[in-house]
Amino acid sequence: MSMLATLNTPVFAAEGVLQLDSSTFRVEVCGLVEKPRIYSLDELKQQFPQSTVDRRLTSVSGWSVRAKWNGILWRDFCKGIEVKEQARYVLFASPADYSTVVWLKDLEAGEALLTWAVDGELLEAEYGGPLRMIIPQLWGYKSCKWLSKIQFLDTYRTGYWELRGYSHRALIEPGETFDVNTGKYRPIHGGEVNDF
Ligand SMILES: Nc1nc2c(c(=O)[nH]1)N[C@H]1C(S)=C(S)[C@@H](COP(=O)(O)O)O[C@H]1N2
Ligand SMILES: [Mo]
Repeated sequence: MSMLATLNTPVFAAEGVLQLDSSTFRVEVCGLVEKPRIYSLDELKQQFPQSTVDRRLTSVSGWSVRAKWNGILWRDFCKGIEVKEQARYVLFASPADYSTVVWLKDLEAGEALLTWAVDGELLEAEYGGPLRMIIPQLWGYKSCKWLSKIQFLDTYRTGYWELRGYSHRALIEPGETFDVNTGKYRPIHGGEVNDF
């Protein structure tokens, strides 16, 4: 069981929890890249270097969890697929009705990653397994679960929560958050939450 489940981390699933079989799972990389391709999970693990990132996922709804995410750093991923110069935004989508678009410069600035496990334990379906994004310095709705499509764009598109009034850029704002790890409320100062 992953520590996310052990800690009872909230599960958000606008399209309902998707049960995807990791052996038939595929993620499509398309749009403004030199090497568009469809990857299985094994192909991803073989073709890109693997890293672990100890960072927080912070929801605009008022909670934050720290975990050691295992996966592929965004910058290592981009080296492999050769992003074209015109790309400015990246669309992340699940196979159901969920998508979100992120500024490429924001992805490049932080420790974002494609992730399939925390602390060596595979992500449960509830937490976005077999594959999801984690973008620590943006509100959690940018960290797309059941990640099935990564499309590089030159123009912005409005995603699921953005269409419903949430900030397009999703930079974390000052306020208070419930720290899932310690069960305590903590002030946050805006930007990535990394002082606890
Ligand atoms: N496909 C998909 N990804 C998603 C969501 C969703 O509903 N569907 N919810 C987002 C929101 S609002 C947050 S805060 C995080 C929560 O991740 P968790 O459910 O693993 O805690 O996932 C994000 N990614
Ligand atoms: Mo969220």
